[in-house]
Amino acid sequence: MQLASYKINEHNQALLPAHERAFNYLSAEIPHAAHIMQQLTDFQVAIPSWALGTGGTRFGRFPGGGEPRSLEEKINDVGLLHQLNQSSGAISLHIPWDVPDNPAHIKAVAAQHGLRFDAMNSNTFQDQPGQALSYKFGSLQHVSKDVRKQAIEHNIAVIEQGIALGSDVLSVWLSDGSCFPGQLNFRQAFQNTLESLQEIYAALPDNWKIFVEYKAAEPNFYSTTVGDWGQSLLFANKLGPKAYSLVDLGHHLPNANIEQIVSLLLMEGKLGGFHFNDSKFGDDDLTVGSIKPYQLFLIFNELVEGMDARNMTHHTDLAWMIDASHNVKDPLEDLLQSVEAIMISYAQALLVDRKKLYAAQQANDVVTAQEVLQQAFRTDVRPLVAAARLQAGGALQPLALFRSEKIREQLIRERGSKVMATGL
Ligand SMILES: [Mn+2]
Repeated sequence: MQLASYKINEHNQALLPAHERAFNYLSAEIPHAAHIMQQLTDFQVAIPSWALGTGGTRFGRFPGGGEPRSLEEKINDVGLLHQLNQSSGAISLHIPWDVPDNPAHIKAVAAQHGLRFDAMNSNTFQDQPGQALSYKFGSLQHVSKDVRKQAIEHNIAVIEQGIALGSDVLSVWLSDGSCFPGQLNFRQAFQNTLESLQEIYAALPDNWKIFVEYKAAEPNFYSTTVGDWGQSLLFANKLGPKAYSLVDLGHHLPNANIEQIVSLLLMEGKLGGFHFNDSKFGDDDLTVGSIKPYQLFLIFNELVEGMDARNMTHHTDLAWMIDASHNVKDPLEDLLQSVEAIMISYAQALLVDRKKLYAAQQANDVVTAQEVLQQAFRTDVRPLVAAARLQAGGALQPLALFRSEKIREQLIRERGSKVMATGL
């Protein structure tokens, strides 16, 4: 479904006087408000195809109804989000959960919503029906050359599907590792993985990138073959200039300084992509900014500073994606909250007085350095984010409009209450 555009206009008109009061108050304090609004408008966050249904844990899944039954319906859902917030202009597909059987048709459906295809995600962490060999003991790291070959061929097939859709990134997350001491020879597992990735790398078109995502633990609990940013960077450096590390916020050990990792990967020119979520304990896949909003701001602060230091274009030079799972919320509402949290943190990072911060750092003025960062973090930038959305044709309050238009109820009527989207 699509929302009639007059509905967005009516919603905006009703909220306009209050919005303008708040925006005028805030923008009077920000000398470069118009420039920040343009940066916010340009910034698009990809929605993964697996986040549109209700997620579960290994203990259960409780679908809320109206979930997309097909790839077309998933694209429609992302189109709806984009219509509301004008910041979700891309979709990231997971193969084989969302194989585009007819790529020309799928491309056309996406184009109707103004969406492009972000990174393609391969999957060698599950066995699929009819699959010849099992990934129980890993895929690209596997002791058997035949298993490795099967996993390599899957990744190359994903690249080919991505080419047909106009994507230009293969994102690889491996669950490879071990559950018990002695199970793996670490060096052999690394070398097998490297050789497998080299074969995949050789199949990348010239304009493509490959992202190597790392994760500290789960599903393997003793070792993970791409377990942290050091291992990911080793692979990316050994593979070559088209290979990059990918940072997923939930894939670190507790209290890891993710903003420092981001800063150094950017310095090395090896940060390729970013997966947003939030967590309390591990890879919880919670709504972005719901647990640690200050950390999210600090990460954005380093992203902005590090990208500017290398003259990178914020919205195109890194791949931005949400990677979350929604077990108790409406997935679309959760995604609206996540995108809003990302835009708020990005706007706050753009507000940081960099000259003042640099001067404080050079003078070892720790107090002023903290004040500079917290001045930006404690600024309520929501009217600025809303103004950018309004200017782009979105809704002043996407979540409120989603609810008042009873969009989920409409989707349940259209698709039924007992449907379960593909994904985890
Ligand atoms: Mn991820």
